[in-house]
Amino acid sequence: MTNIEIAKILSNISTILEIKGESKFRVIAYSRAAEVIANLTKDIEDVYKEGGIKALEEVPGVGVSIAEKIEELIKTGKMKYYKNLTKSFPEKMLILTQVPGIGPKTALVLYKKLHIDSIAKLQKAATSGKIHKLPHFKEQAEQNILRGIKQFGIRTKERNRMVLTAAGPIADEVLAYIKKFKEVKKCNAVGSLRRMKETIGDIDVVVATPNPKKMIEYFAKAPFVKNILSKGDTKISITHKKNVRIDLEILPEQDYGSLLQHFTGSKEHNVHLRTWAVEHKLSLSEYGIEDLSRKAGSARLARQASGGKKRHHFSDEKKFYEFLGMQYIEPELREDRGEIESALAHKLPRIIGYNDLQGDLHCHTKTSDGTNTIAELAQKAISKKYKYLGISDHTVGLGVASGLSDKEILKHKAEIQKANKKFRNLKLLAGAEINITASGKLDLSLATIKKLDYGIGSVHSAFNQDEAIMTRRIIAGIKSGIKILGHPSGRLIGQRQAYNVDWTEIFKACAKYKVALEINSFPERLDLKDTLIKDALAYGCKFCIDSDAHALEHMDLIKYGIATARRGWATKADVINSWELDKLQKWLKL
Ligand code: DGT
Ligand code: CA
Ligand code: CA
Ligand code: ZN
Repeated sequence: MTNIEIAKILSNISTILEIKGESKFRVIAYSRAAEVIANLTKDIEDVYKEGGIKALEEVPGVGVSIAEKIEELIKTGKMKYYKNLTKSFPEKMLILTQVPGIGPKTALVLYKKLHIDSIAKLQKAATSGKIHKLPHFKEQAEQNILRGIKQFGIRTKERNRMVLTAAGPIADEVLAYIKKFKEVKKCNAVGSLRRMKETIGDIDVVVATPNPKKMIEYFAKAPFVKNILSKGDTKISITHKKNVRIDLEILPEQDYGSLLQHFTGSKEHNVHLRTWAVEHKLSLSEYGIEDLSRKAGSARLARQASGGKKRHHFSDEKKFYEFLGMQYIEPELREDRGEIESALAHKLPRIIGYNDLQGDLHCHTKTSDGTNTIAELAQKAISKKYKYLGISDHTVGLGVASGLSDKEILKHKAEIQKANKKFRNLKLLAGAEINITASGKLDLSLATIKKLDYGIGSVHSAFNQDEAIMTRRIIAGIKSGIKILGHPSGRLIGQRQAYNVDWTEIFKACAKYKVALEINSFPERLDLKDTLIKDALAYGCKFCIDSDAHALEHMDLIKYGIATARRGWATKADVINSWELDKLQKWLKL
């Protein structure tokens, strides 16, 4: 069973327990375990095979009782507990709870009274106006449900795409297999994965080998192939066992540069580039660049052409862009958002690099809802060659996590300072992740915030406020002494829309009050997102790329945050945690 399938069952259990009105702790325990397993980079089956039930229990969020149930699922493909639950709450009806605005209780009524167990039936019932007549339903129930169904549709479309952490390991597995083929000169993942787009539709791979036929046969026999979609002399498309499409294209090494360029995309970037090229009498393809003026031109040009080669070959992608008189364009920038014009004018920014961060300012310890100690996080930071690490546990207002009061935060600060003495090459900073409450107040006093190195302000509740109220609320937070605005839009890819806010106002306030916008690296968040980062830069905003780690391994997700910053055109100067400690500390005091 795949991680996604197991996570789905755990998440269904959580929903059923909620419908049944069982304890909030159990409901949360199952949904947390589901979330962790869905995002695990390793197959949970492998975790079990290697370390048995003990290893399952070590997965964050998985306790003894859930571990036993996962074991049963892996061993038998079934789970008695789940089977019993679905007797009175069939799996089919649970889909209703995924429609925005329909909670577990509503779903149960719709199922019991109107036998609705699918989106189609829900749509029909809402259109026929049957729903508001049910007890406790409002007059506008149908309108709300139809709106919810529309949003559900958009989300489902998003869901059919993978987040980066789902696509990455599959691509790694495929590349590792390809590299075992002796005659492979080069291979790369291309397409949206190379561009580090936030979601990935399918995985594209290119290979340079003198022997494409043998490569195709070899690839068709790979253990991960579920079925073959199409097969040619130089390309093959398959479905991976994890139900992901993989497109493979092969060319000789001399054309590897143009091959990379062609299949990295985006389509929009390539279309723009090709249009520009045609205007300059050039034709671009995966086979290189053709000089059209020579082909159709005068007799003299034709003679020249027959003497020289009409088509230019590129084994190196950089040379491809150079030939066009452009700067090299990093894959993350290839979305047709002005990069072609900038590259032609030699004005592309030098975007931040994957090794440019000096520290991480957002991570949680056991003292709130993290799984590690200060010292463990510090060791991990040292292994990542960071110069500083900011510890930022939750404040008290957050219902679920065990947040800290003013007094507890100050006690925690003392612990951080104590730990700091143990590390010579790492500076620990004391922060806090403070809730911006529904009214825009912070749930930590200004006096306490001033005693810390910095505060992160985040929205963790009342997500559905109107645009004007939400904007006012966040700006109130920005003005109250925080230095970082945590996951500024609140979106969860495929699960929750961003809040309604006036970004212009937020960006202006952040620039004015010297509050950095966080770029949260969790693959479901990537918040602030790439396009908004580029917009914010125009207002002079600064950013902080954070892991928001709740466990050590989360600190390695930082590369996705960096990728997002790169896609947003951010440079080192724009990212406060790429600065030297001195400079950062001065800025935090502003
Ligand atoms: P995805 O898969 O939806 O996440 O996005 P991409 O960008 O990976 O798109 P995909 O897989 O359709 O194509 C990979 C790249 O190949 C694309 O960015 C541009 C390039 N490409 C080359 N020829 C074509 C073509 O005929 N159609 C499309 N759509 N793309 C092409
Ligand atoms: Ca693709
Ligand atoms: Ca593709
Ligand atoms: Zn956090």
